[in-house]
Amino acid sequence: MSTGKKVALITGVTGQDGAYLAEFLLNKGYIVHGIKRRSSLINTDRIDHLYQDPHVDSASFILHYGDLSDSTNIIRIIQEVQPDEIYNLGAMSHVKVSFDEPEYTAQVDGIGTLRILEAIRLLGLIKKTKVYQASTSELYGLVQEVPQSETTPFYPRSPYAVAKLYGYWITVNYREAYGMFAVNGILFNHESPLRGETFVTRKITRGVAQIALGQEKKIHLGNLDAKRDWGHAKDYIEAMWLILQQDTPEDYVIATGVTTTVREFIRLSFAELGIEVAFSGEGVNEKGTVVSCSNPAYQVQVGQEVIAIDPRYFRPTEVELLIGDPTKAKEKLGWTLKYDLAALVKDMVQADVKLFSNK
Ligand code: NDP
Ligand code: GDR
Repeated sequence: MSTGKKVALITGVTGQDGAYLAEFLLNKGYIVHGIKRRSSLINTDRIDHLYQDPHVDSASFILHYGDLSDSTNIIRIIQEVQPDEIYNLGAMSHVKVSFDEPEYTAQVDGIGTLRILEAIRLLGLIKKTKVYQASTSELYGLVQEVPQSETTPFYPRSPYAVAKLYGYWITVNYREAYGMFAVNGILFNHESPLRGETFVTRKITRGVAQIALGQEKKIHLGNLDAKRDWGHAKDYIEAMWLILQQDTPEDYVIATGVTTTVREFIRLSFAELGIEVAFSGEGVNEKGTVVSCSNPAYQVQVGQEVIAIDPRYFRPTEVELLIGDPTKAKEKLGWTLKYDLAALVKDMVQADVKLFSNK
């Protein structure tokens, strides 16, 4: 039965971006369907506040069990939901883990995208359903030019990025071959208090909070020289929506245009709590040590080693430098940033202090 409301389907709804996007679309009056994976423990923490009783006819947030590795499941859900917009955010999204699980990553991040596109074609929904593909700055990989824009050549450096390269091009191909509204957002790193704990920013902000509260002594990290263009996920999910509201299907880079080393992100995160950290030594012998602490409530000592290098976090091939050029998105989508790096760090560190203060 048609309600006159737009219908969106989000794969990866339990992830960082899926959670923010679901809330954003619900606030815009959409009916939102999400695909979640079956797990032995419930894994819907990020979206529990959006939960609605599925037994009520008026429910506007509906979850389906599914997996991007299962074509029949994808076809069945799309047939049932008849979405106006699909946001394909589901992925094995950890670059380092993709070296351990390369085939699975290709299945989900690469062929999973094909499964969505092909389902739309088979179900005769080409004219109805728009598709957003979660492409990534990891496609740029080994630096070809900076800043990286929609025309910069790709040189992927991980099984994750190679799988996403397939996802990118199959999206372009279905657009060109079948006239489908299928588009890529090439999003640079975006973070938030909902970021998974094993990505570097969240690992740092959690560690900083725990160290300040006396619950941990040290954070073990890998390559501190890597440079990333970090934005806030709340700004980036809005760009996803804007990309699908355009008259013509086009691909867009979404970035801040500012790049920062991992080392500087650490320094800023400690500084947010009044803790000054200095770095010394090189390579695996580099360490970060507390120089001063202006807040006596925090349990750190001057001279305490709070950052150590663990080579296990190095990647076989690394992406050293990412810095995006968001000019097209700003001009054509009218997209603007509400958070700069300082606001992002503040949001994440303060959220983790709150989280661990209650433990
Ligand atoms: P997360 O890792 O937080 O979320 C990934 C989501 O995909 C989770 O809901 C996860 O489910 C789901 N998922 C994993 N495997 C499968 C599968 N086999 N079938 C269906 N769903 C699956 O990622 P983000 O929210 O950060 O990123 C969203 C998307 O954007 C991803 O595709 C990512 O690769 C891409 N991207 C992210 C960027 C970033 O900086 N955050 C930048 C550019 C692109 P579960 O909760 O069960 O694990
Ligand atoms: P990335 O994010 O690989 O850019 O992919 P991540 O936060 O994992 O790494 C960023 C940089 O930090 C370095 N690093 C460490 N990384 C992790 N995870 N853990 C550590 O201990 C550590 N120490 C240093 C890394 O080597 C790297 O250079 C993210 C994901 O969200 C992808 O899905 C997305 O496509 C890209 O961002 C854009």
